[in-house]
Amino acid sequence: MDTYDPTQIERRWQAAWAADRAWEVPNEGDGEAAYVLEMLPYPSGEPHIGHLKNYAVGDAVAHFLRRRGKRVMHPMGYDAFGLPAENHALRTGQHPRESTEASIRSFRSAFDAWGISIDWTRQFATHEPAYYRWTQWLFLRLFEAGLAYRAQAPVKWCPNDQTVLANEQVIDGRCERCETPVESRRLEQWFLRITDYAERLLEGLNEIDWPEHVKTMQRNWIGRSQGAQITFRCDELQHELPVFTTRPDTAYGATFVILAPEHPDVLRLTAGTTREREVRAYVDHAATMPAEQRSNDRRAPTGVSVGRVVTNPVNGEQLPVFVADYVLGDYGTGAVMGVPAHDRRDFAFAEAFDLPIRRVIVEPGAPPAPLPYVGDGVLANCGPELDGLSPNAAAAQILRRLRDRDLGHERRSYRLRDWLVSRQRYWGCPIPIIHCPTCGPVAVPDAELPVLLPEIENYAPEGVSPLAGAHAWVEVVCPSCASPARRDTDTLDTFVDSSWYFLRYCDPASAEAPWSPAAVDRWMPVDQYVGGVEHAILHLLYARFFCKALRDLGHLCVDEPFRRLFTQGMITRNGAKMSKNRGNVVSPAPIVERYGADTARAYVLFIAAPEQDADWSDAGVEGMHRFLARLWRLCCHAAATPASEPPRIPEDGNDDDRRIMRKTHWAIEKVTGDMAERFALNTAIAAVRELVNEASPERQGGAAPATVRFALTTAVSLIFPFAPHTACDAFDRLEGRALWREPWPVAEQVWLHSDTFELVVQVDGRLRDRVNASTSATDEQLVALATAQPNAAAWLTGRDVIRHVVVPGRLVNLVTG
Ligand code: ANZ
Ligand code: ZN
Repeated sequence: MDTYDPTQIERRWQAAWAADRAWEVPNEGDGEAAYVLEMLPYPSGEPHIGHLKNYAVGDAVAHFLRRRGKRVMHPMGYDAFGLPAENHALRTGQHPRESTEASIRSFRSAFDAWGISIDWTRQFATHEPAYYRWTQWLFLRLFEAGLAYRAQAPVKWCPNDQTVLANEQVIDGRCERCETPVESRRLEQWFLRITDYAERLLEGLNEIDWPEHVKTMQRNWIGRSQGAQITFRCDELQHELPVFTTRPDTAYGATFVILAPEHPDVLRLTAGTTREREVRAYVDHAATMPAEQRSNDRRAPTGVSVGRVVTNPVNGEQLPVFVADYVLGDYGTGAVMGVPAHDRRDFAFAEAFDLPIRRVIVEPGAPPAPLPYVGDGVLANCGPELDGLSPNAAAAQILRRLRDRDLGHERRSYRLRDWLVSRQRYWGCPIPIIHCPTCGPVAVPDAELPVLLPEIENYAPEGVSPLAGAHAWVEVVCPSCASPARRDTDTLDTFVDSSWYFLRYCDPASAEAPWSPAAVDRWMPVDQYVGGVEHAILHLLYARFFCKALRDLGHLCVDEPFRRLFTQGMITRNGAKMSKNRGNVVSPAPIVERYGADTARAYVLFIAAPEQDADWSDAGVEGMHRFLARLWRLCCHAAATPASEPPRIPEDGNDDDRRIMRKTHWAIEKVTGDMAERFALNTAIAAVRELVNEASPERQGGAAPATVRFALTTAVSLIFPFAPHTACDAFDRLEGRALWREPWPVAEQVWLHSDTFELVVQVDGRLRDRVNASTSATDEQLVALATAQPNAAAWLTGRDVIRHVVVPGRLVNLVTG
């Protein structure tokens, strides 16, 4: 008896695919193009089981689409810049390039060992000058368009990593990586103007086939808020102070105005008052506090008066102005009207500072609710024209009047901030800008790209980027006026590198441009994108922004890069996330070595619906291995029987033939639907297992060898996207052909309908029995069958049947006199 030897089988078929260049697709060619992409890996150490799952999912889709006649591009690359390699360099002195490239080699050999069907002619890594040249080029196009700009900005600073952090890298006021409490600093930084695209980033979500929860996360991150801008005025200084509010209906309840400590007018307003020194001290202190802490509702409010009053445009009242840190500088206008009766934070502030509280929303007919009251109601204490109106009606009226006097209008605000892209770190893409004392920031001419990352001795960031120490590299002449100037020493956020890599795959060798428009037109948008839900917000939002911006600049035709998105769940062990600290990590390498890649791949897809988290089980792996071994052995056995035709129609065979033929076509239908419509890879694999059981020697009964052979050949064909090596090997033994070039099987209708159905037997409309009946039975035969059932007969005793109601395929109702 042959034994299933995955090592030998997998080596053989990997060599066959390589010799056939089976997964390479030129840009030109026949057939409908499809682009299947998994998020590119960040190469650090060895790949883990999550990678195996991610690429097993994408590969199953790629194989399925190829065999359905699509010309599939399935490329791979590496997101090679980033902090871990640099931190490793700080500890060991090893150049980040060396550790990164070592890791890329282990990823590549894992992908080979797993047999993932990649077109390797398209591969690249983002740290290669041939790639980052174009990252720089794209940055310059954004710069010229005013979409990349420099600004002094309060930044989150990790004193341990000595780097600026993005908001999302700060968790509970601490650095995401090292958990050091984060500080605030002001630095000149590069930003990309993603906020210009807030509305389009929202609209685009309606056009794409993404999981609803991912769309919701993106919507919340963009955070559109519909409200109004209302202008308060400091008559003394002739100065206008607009506020953003979502509740213009409560304007009559405003009893103070608050500015954020970062508000640009704070010092101007307080100048010349007795408050100047106090305000300055407060502003300095607030600047060091993380935003999370500042907007924490449970904290007792702090603030100081700026010593001025402003006029409320709706009623002319003079309101005191404060500066308080619960108002954020970068949201709305950085100023709010305080309505303590109907806003919790304003209420706490008014209590602490002993300010008046005026109720302007009441529940009609109810006793006065305790304050602050944030519920529904109608207006009160606002004068006869407004009292009694609903908040919506009142808001409309108030805004109409303000608009006439040019003191207010509707406005939207977004939570989304511009994207801070400068990093004071070494291992990233250099920013192609030269700072000239006369000309300011000047673009490096395109012909001089790439600005190569210089070799340096010391990677330690000491408040500035380590690149600042590379004097020979930094000191240049201004491209515009030729006076001495300095290179920008920051590097780009690695999210910039990964915001366009999927475009480069379309034309990876292009040396004249980041891509040729024709190549991108051919492949984009990505038909199926696969990745972790941890990238649901930033990477996907940034990539979408890049496409929209580059399209506006004429470099691209697509607007939304990823037509369909799939986010896979994690693999856990004993219900816990795998981590080195917990010591519960399952590495793919030993599993693949012991059981073969096919077992590992099919198992991670089989344990649960791929979008769900799944718990690893060693017994489950064994089970999958036994299944593949059994299928392979059955195929070897069947291959020894002479090939002959299985029954063509149900009438051709015996009961066992019929059962197995039906099961086979059911499995084709089920796997095809699961793959094409439901992304239910786990139930697809389960269906093949059912089919193999049905055709196994224990169950095949009197079926003809040709029937069994057909069932097994089909099982192999259907399991191919999940266990491609085993499937190719078994198919080769059975059919002597290359399975990856075979068309995907199609179910035949005649076998899909069962020849029996469950007949409902009623007597006088009451259910008395259920019985299996033949679909080909005549009405008379059905009535006879129903009458003969003991349960029905018992109810018929002593009565005449005067009429029958027959619904073929459903029921017989016997009506008695
Ligand atoms: C008056 C008011 C009355 C408000 C009321 C609320 C309730 P969202 O929904 O998140 O957009 N606000 C405006 N700018 C702010 C800033 N820079 N920092 C902190 N708070 C700010 O919240 C909008 C509301 O948050 C605005 O509406 C404003 O308070 C406050 F009964 O104005 B409201
Ligand atoms: Zn100059």
